[in-house]
Amino acid sequence: MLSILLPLLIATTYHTIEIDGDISDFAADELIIDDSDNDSRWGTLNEIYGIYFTWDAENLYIGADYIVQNNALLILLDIGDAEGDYNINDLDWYPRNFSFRGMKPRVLVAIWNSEQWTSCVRKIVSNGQTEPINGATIVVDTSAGGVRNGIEASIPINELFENGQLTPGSCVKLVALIAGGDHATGGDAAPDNELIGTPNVISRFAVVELDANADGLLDADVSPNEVTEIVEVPHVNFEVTDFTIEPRVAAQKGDSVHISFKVSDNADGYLRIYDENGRKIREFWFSLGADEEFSVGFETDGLQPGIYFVEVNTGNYVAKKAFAIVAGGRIRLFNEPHPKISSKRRAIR
Ligand SMILES: [Ca+2]
Ligand SMILES: [Ca+2]
Ligand SMILES: [Ca+2]
Ligand SMILES: [Ca+2]
Repeated sequence: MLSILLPLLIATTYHTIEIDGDISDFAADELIIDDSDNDSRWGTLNEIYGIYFTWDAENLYIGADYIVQNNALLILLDIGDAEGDYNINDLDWYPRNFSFRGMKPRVLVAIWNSEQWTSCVRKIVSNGQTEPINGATIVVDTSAGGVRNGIEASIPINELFENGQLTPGSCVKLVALIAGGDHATGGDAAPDNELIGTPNVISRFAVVELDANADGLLDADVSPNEVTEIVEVPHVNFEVTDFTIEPRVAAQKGDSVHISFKVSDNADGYLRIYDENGRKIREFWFSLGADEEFSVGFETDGLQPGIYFVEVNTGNYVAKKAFAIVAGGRIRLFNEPHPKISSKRRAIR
């Protein structure tokens, strides 16, 4: 870091930041992630130097000290509401090939190069959809002439938590990434992550305690740096077991399909069913402990004949199986007893 550029004053919350792209109004103790100035896989023109974070009573403020050349800067936040997505490769804004272990991005702050018109502050809703956050602002400062830039963003706390009331004890998880174009992986991460594999799995992030005194309000008089911890979530040999679909060939009319599975470790995620055109037709949320079973059944009525794909998706682990629906009524299997004809009916015959 070129610390000579940084202000030396110490500030505590509540601290209001002027959103003009000039990050010099962030104080030294609002630098929550101090990233190396030469650790990018893509050279010195694609570096994150540092991420700043602070708040006043109404807004969260984020500042980024960075440089990119024909790449994007993304800052992702998990606000602890269990919403958002573990994988951001299907987003309608800035889809990039990252999945997340231990954090679920809910807020996306992004910019391409240092072009103001490409910038956004959006909420990740579900199924890859995002929406703008009312009242949020983002401004890039390019006065350094493309050598080294800053962005600043503000997010009203009212738009993240109903009536601005935090879940007592709330934390926010944050990671910043330099990524290529749509569906590309990354070049630098803050805090550092091993940017390997497809997708890049992000398992290290900053955790900032917003409400240590658990009164539901953003804490006053704290140093953001002191309430930030860099956390790494280790990989576990997670798997989905006993994944069954009954029957594998179901009739379009009068049949039902039962799906069940277990997980080898605590997990939450979605069981999703897609048709052969990739259209999602059913979605079930699950939250399971180790070896707990999830089971669900649904009627086939109204579904078109064809192949269907069942996906168990925890964000960083996906298991898939297929079943088929055939036209017409329920199929009787060879080993199934024939329906009994009552003696009365037989007599009528
Ligand atoms: Ca400023
Ligand atoms: Ca860096
Ligand atoms: Ca880094
Ligand atoms: Ca508080």
